[in-house]
Amino acid sequence: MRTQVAIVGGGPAGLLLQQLLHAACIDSVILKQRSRAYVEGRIRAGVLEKVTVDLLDKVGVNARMRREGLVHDGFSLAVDGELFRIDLKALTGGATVTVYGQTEVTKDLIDAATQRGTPIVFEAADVALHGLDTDRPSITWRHSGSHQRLDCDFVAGCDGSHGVSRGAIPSDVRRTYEREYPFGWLGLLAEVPPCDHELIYCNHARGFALASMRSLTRSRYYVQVGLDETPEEWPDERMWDELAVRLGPRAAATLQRGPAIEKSIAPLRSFVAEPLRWNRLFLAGDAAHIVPPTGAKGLNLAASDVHYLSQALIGFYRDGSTAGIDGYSAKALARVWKAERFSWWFTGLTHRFPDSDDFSRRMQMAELDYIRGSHAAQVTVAENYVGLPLA
Ligand code: RFL
Ligand code: PHB
Repeated sequence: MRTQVAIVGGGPAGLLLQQLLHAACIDSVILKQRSRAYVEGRIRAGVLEKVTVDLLDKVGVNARMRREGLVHDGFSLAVDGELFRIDLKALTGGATVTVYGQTEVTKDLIDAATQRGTPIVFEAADVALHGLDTDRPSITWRHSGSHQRLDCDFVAGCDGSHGVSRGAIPSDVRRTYEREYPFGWLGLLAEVPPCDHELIYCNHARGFALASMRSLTRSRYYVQVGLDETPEEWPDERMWDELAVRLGPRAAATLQRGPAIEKSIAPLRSFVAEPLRWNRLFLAGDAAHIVPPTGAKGLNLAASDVHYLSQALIGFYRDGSTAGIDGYSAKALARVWKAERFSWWFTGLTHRFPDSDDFSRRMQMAELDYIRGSHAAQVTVAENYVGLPLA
């Protein structure tokens, strides 16, 4: 089998890249490790920046998002139960975010690929990359017991944080930067209306909490927990009681309880691997970087990476220009690092650190109070939250 661009991984990064390339008449094949049901069943991000919405519009995979997505003009910050609002739309001159789950984005992209006949190989095992430092790279894998091979011009490593692509960059070339946080998020999904029409991020003396949603009838809540805790230690009633405390009396008054459809704990991590290109291999999305979810940047960064990568590949195939390919890593990383900074900062502002003392807590309170009272500070928060423009 032969194609122009072999895409390893079929999460949002790989699927969106395929659609962007398809729109420019560039052939690609996606190889993914998991079944369709597994990928569509995972609950992850929920907030799309305008840049991501625009990219989904551009590839025409937007009908359901436009119909079912909830446009949010703002969000609230709660400090020990007292709320104030960040008016994203007014502060940024019109920008909004769209609440539409990653699961739905993935479903829509897989449906579009199926309808357009763009190839996806599901359940590819033992994927291995070869000849990346030649102009004839290839990929091999096993499917239902038989060995397969795909020859290509380029490989896009979109295989998430546990994929094989990042490791294909020699260790003397690759640099990694990392920060682990001493806590995780316990997430709960329930078929109940959200407690507010917008998101609420809470800094509470007992720890961070977030009230989010997937629709007007489906809520997504998170509380900060220790890394040694398990979902079993958090029966539904304990989680709802804790949310009522951390969200504060105003949100607690409208908090509707219901059985958890899903409950799991995710650790928080900041991570960047550089460079994003090595010869004929490109990295995009979680394969190259991870952000803590405070600020909802993970999926949106995957989208901006593949925008830059598709532009680079289109330049190569249309005009034979290697300028885009040569500049991809620096261009994408410039946006990645700013989102890393915002996610790290927002995490530090809103979470309770086990080693934090009274002074650190006062610093958090002072900064939140400053944001509450300062238009300039709110503009800074808002422009980062809605997503920085594509360079
Ligand atoms: P994905 O979505 O991980 O997709 C990677 C794809 O690669 C496949 N794969 C392989 N395929 C072939 N061969 C191999 N050896 C392979 N190894 C892996 C996988 O099966 C999958 O199809 O990465 P992508 O496309 O870069 O997308 C990034 C986003 O998924 C990610 O940034 C966000 O979901 C991060 N994230 C969250 N972001 C938010 O903005 N808000 C959230 O609330 C939020 N919650 C989360 C998250 C990420 C999580 N994990 C586990 C990483 C919650 C969790 C638990
Ligand atoms: C979510 O709804 O899952 C969500 C929303 C905002 C975040 C993180 C997660 O910052």
